[in-house]
Amino acid sequence: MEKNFTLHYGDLTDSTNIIRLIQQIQPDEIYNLGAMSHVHVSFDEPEYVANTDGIGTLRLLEAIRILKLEQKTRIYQASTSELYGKVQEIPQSEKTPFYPRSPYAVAKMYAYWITVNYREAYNMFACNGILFNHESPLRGETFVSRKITRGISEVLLGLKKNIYLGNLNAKRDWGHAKDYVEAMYLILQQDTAEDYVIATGVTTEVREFARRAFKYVGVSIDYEGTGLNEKAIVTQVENDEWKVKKGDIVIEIDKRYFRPTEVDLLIGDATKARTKLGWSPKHNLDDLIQNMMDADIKLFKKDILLNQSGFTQNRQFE
Ligand code: G4F
Repeated sequence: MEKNFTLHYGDLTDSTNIIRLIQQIQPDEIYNLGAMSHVHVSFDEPEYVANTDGIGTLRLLEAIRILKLEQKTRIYQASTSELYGKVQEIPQSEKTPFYPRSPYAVAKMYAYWITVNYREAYNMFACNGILFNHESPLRGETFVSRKITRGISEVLLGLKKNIYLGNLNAKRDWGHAKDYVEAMYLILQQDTAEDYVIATGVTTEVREFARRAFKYVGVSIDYEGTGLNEKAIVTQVENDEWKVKKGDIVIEIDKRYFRPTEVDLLIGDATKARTKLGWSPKHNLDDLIQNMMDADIKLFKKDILLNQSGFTQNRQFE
């Protein structure tokens, strides 16, 4: 069988490993998506995040330079809308000043600028994709979108009573990862190396994301109370397969999930990507929610069947 995919051991904190790998592979393109990417966790391990997400990018760029691959190897740096942090402009474009609000975003800010610097200093094809939140059924279980779709699936199937969340007021510009990966590829296929914002241009509260996810499966909810006492209560169930009923409390607040400094509102202006790359998203938020809900319900139904036949799975994450 023809082999078209090879996995190598790599570590962004190990320069010699990076240099040896790039020397061996001689890549045409590198997509640096490597990071400790959980914003809240970055407050607990800021030094590790600076090393991996910040200096890790420098290690890749330096390896390309040391190996004299500047004219062969193109590099994509996964920059992030978290750079905008306490936003200085609405919506955020390539020209909006950065104001990072977490150790993660500060590390990513170094990575952003070192990428720009290596492009300008050594004429490397090095680009930043400033991607706004992008999700899919493969999203890690601790990011809010997946936490909600997994949590709702468990509640519907009677595996747990409710979901604990943090700041419901936060607004994010959520897109489908499938669309965003296409944009990454397009960024590296251009004639000139440039930086691009990739976003849908629509922003939605965490509170509304959860409401729409419940609605998709035929469960209506209302929010009551404020602050730490806010709760989501079921007002109607249209599908008798589900193990929830009117009056059930399905979302509560836990202050553990609040961050020391928060990014309140993100909404991207992807005009440049639309004009220069011909990119625009094919999926909207409802498509994304449907895709994630369908996948998680299927996953937990499979778990239930496995458990019934004596196999056990532990899918408890927060
Ligand atoms: O899903 P989140 O953890 O994503 P966040 O912080 O926006 O970062 C993600 O997107 C960035 C792109 O802009 C990436 F750079 C980054 O690596 C990551 O992929 O949280 C989204 C919002 C936050 O405001 C958070 O405070 O949801 C709020 N939230 C409310 N309750 C929660 C929860 N977030 C998490 N993770 N868990 C909660 O229970």
